[in-house]
Amino acid sequence: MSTRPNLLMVVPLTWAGLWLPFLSEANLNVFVHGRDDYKQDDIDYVLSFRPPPGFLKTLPKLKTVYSLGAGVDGFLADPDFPKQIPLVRFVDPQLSTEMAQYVVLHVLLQHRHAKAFEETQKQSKWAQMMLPRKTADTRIGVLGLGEIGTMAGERLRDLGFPVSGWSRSRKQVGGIKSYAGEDEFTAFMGASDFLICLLPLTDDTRGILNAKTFAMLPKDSYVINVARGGHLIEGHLIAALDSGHLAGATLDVFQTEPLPETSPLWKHPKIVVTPHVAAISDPRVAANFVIDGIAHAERGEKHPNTVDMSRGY
Ligand code: NDP
Ligand code: OXD
Repeated sequence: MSTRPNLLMVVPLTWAGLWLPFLSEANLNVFVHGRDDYKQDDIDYVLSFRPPPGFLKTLPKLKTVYSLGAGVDGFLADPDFPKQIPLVRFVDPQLSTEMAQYVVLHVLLQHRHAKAFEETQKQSKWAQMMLPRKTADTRIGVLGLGEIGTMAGERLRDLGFPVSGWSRSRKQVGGIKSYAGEDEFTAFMGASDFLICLLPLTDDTRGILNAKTFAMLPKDSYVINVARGGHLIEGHLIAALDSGHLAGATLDVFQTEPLPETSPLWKHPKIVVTPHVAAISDPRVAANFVIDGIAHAERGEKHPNTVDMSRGY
């Protein structure tokens, strides 16, 4: 038996095909669940995103689990997830940059009336009256000032928007006002003309975008959910848009993915839908991240991106 560590990929086979070329260069035995024969007793490490519930606990020698993505709710939703095993999440400046790009794009599309100008162009109409609200008067609120929320906030700040962020702990980020904890949530929401959700999905944040919290936002606010579908009560969003309280929303993530064809979100005139593509983990970067992570683990070191099981992120 080889002494090289054994890594099992528990992912759709099409994803495995993208990753394998980069993993094959490493000093690892790599197996793909559903494609290769392997012994459960031999598996040291797992790479996955949303493993089948109950599966990870069947691997008795598992040392560390690596997440293909930044969010780890797909692991922790499994009531049988072996919580004594370290779970390491993917953190990558390139991923954060792309997430920030997506957020900036959708803020600007709304702020600069892109949809309305598309319509007036169709009518050959010179609609010079639709000026944007002053940037300095357009307040951005970022729910979750972590790796990605901070970068998105900084990019919007650099464009001249007043930016605030809400997190559990107080932050010091130049030019960004920090609100912390439940006590400051209402004040944060009341100062958000754009609300951008970049929270992890945990028991504390599930359903945080709902009728009650939408009512805290100023009238005509715009909501961007780029975190997880479980943050949003979709029916409450539709009601807040139809009542005229909210101006619109951009959604990249959904309660059910792929979003069913019958979902009213697809055709709602005030909603922009994208298919969970705000940023995609780059297989080369992520494979190197896992290879490095395994080297850390083999040296007995704790990885800096290890999930805190008591917080759920
Ligand atoms: P981080 O863990 O770096 O940041 C999370 C932030 O949320 C932290 O600031 C944290 O506060 C705050 N937070 C967590 N729980 C609470 C709470 N109960 N109350 C207040 N604040 C809270 O995560 P990332 O920035 O790396 O990622 C965020 C999410 O983005 C991921 O979990 C994932 O769901 C989503 N994502 C979506 C992608 C897409 O393509 N749509 C791609 C990548 C990520 P504190 O700092 O005080 O701990
Ligand atoms: C992630 C994602 O969490 O792609 O990285 O959603």
